[in-house]
Amino acid sequence: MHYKLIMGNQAYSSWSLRGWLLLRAFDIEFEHEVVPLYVPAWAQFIADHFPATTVPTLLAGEGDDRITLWDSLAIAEFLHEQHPAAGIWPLDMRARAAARCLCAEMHSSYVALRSTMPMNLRRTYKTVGADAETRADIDRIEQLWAWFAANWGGAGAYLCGDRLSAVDAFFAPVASRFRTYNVALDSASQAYVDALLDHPATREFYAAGRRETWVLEQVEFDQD
Ligand SMILES: N[C@@H](CCC(=O)N[C@@H](CS)C(=O)NCC(=O)O)C(=O)O
Repeated sequence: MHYKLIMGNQAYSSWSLRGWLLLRAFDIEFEHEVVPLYVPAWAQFIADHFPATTVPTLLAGEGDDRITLWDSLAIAEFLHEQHPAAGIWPLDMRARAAARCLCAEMHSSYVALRSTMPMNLRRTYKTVGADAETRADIDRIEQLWAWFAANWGGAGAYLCGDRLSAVDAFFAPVASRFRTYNVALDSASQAYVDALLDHPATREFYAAGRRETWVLEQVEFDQD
């Protein structure tokens, strides 16, 4: 099947990183386009791709058979159905169900973390600390990572062992924030963050984001 992934600015678009990893880390062929957020090209993207309103958006198939998917969880499930041997979700049924719980919580929660520490992979913030609500989000995430890895991680660097899976793709933007904002983590969480950011597909996304020249002033706070 032909895939085209539409992403927002790679420097800023945390959800786009998920979409990217769901394809690139599983060696699924795709083409991609970056539509910068909140500029005229963005309005054109919305006009051209009803009912999509957000990125990542995956255009799967061609012609009359093409389907537009504008939600990263739906993209994960669709790609898993199309490529059941790719390892997008873990093989073990319980691990798979737990991974989906973690993804769903990541998808719908952590408002404080998201709003006070937006993803910006071109910066290292010096003065932004975690307030109480943000720290509660971080603590919850560390607890979930430890619980999941203790049950299904084995000796591997990722939550399901030695290969990245969808649940890792969902947490990769959080790993980016933890590094950018110098968030204090326990050693196991820190090792996991380092593994996520060191994955070749994450590094490729970072390299592209660093080359971008678009600037969203609202996340360029804490400047020298
Ligand atoms: N449900 C979407 C949400 C994605 C999302 O909010 N993406 C942001 C960019 S990181 C976006 O498109 N924002 C544009 C807007 O809200 O107008 C998903 O899971 O992929």
